[in-house]
Amino acid sequence: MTGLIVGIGVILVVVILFTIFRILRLINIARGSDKKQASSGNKANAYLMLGFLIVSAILLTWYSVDEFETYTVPVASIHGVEVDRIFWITMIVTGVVFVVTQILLFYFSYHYRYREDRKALYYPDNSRLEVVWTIIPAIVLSLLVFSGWKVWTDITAAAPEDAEEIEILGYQFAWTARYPGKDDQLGNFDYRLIDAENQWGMDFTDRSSFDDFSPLEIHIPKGKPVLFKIRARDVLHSVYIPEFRLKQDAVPGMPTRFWFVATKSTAEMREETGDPDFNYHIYCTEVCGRGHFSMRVRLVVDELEDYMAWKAEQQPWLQANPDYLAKVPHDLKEVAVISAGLDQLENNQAEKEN
Ligand SMILES: [Cu+2]
Repeated sequence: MTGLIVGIGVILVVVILFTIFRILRLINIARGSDKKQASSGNKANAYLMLGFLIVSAILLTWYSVDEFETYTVPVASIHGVEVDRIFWITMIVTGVVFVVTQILLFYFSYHYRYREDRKALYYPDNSRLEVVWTIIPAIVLSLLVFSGWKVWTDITAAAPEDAEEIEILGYQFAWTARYPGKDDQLGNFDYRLIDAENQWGMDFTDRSSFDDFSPLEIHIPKGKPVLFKIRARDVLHSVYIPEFRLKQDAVPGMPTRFWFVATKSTAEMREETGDPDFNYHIYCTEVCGRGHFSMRVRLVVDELEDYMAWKAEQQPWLQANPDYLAKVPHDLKEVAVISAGLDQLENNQAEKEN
């Protein structure tokens, strides 16, 4: 509501300014003075330029200070520190240039407005000046691009051998994760095997699939490399975890990956932010349809031992969906029953019945 009133107010002010300008013009035309008409239009524009400079400088400063905390999210990954460093270097260099050029642009428009008592200087070109203002930005930009590229290649280098592999699958409109289970190997998948229950298209002719599990809540360990293998089932999505400075597109038919090391557990972040309800989330940052706004899932960062304990408790997907044993080749059935813990389940049941 307040937004609407402010919006209407702004429109009214613009209309009033336009009307005043129009009236001044008409008065000048009525007086029959062309020169004066040009001069007053110029003068109005010159002061508007100056006004725009001052008002936008105030708004920009106020916004930047007031909202500083909302766009400087605490960093909680190793590479995130590097990303922040390069971000702020770029921000400062381009920010200073932006402020200086905008001040010159609007102040000059005001200062050198048309006046009857002065004449413009004819100054066609200056080669030395052009060389200077081409070479300096070229060097500065090359340095920025090169250091950014260096950080990016470091971040996207191959994941360490001992990384925890987790598959992140995006679909309209949610994220789901698949873990490799006890064998630390994610099973193969094929999109043609996707159905209502098997939403990853897990291939049960691959023995690595038998103990894979998909938890309701995504957990990752602190201080250990985690490799996200990212897929999309329908349209483009994008994995985004702001605290980790992690952003990677999920592309249908083209698996992507991103590895990182989380440095703060959920509990530590709650303490740091002073917010007992703080939670990490995986957001979708690619407009993917009507429900895009709601596409996020909670992510819990545990201490390593808690993570291991949590992982050991998880139930293989096949255990909860034993119908899919029918898809397992005959010679692997026994392995599948054992890997999925279905034999233990049967034993327990038998014990209960006795
Ligand atoms: Cu999405």
